[in-house]
Amino acid sequence: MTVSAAVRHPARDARVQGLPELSGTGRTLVMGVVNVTPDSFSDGGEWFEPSAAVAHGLELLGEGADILDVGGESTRPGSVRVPQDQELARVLPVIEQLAARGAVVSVDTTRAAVAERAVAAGARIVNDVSGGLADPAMGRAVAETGAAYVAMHWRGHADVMDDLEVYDDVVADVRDELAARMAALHDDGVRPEQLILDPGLGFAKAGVLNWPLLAHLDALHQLGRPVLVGASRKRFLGHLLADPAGRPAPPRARDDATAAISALSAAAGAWCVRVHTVRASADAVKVAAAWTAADGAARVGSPGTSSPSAPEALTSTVALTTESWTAGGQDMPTWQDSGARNDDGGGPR
Ligand code: PMM
Repeated sequence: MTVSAAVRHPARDARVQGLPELSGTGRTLVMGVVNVTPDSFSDGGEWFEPSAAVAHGLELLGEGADILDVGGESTRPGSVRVPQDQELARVLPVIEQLAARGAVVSVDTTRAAVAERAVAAGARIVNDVSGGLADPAMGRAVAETGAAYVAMHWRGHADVMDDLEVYDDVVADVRDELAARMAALHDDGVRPEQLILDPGLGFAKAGVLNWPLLAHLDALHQLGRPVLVGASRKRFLGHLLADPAGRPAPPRARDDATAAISALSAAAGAWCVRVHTVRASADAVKVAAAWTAADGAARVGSPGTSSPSAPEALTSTVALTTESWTAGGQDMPTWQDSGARNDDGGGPR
């Protein structure tokens, strides 16, 4: 018996304009961060030279990144803005080279002029942490380029954002403010199909405010567009993982927690997770896809079960049989596996 078993998620699987090859993958995408900045909180200065940034991007692709997000301006709390010329000089050569190597590149910028030049250089996604609020020309620029556009929830630049953390209900307020951005962007000519939404974790959100947003991605899904989650190495994870003296874990010690969030976000139907280290999250989103597929095909083949619990939610990208279970072309052991295979390094199944 064969039952198709990849669970379709309407928001995750919604078509995004300009990204046909990233539609219908049946799993959450992974965006690897390429910060061409001397001062990002998480990895500032490591890949500041264009050649180092390109090499880092290629490394992230090798680890399984679907998208590379190239940014030339730090958004760390308290940071001051870089001049536009400097931002352009940082990102354009890196975008050109990565796009020429076939990467799907996004540009992390709040400036319309940078977005336009980046798209001309090969970027296919504009990732705007201000959702169009920082530059009134952004909406029209995005409409004209036709690029995909990540609209993140934002209330102010890095030098003031920690003072803008007052919410009645953080989930409802973020959803409603993003809905207002969608309407304004629509007025500027941006098509709904271009939009990806982002709760803006850590941006004008103190530590504990981030968890309800993660736990209620469904509230953002109500807006009908795919959702990107950017939790990687953020301060709220440092606080979660603080040592007994209360000292926050440093950014690099937050990568395992980041991967856990990638798995949970993927299980909740996120379109993409934005991360600094890719391999663990690339594995995590595959785990989540297999997990939700098995959940959707509840106990197929088990005694007393004649059909999957939600057949209408199933598609055909993963085949589950009573003999073998294949996902993305790779054999996976079934729970009915005889244990005869011994070429997998051994150990408990
Ligand atoms: N976070 C940062 C930068 N860009 N973009 C999106 N869409 N979402 C985010 O959460 C986000 C972002 C800050 O992290 P970094 O300085 O390590 O890149």
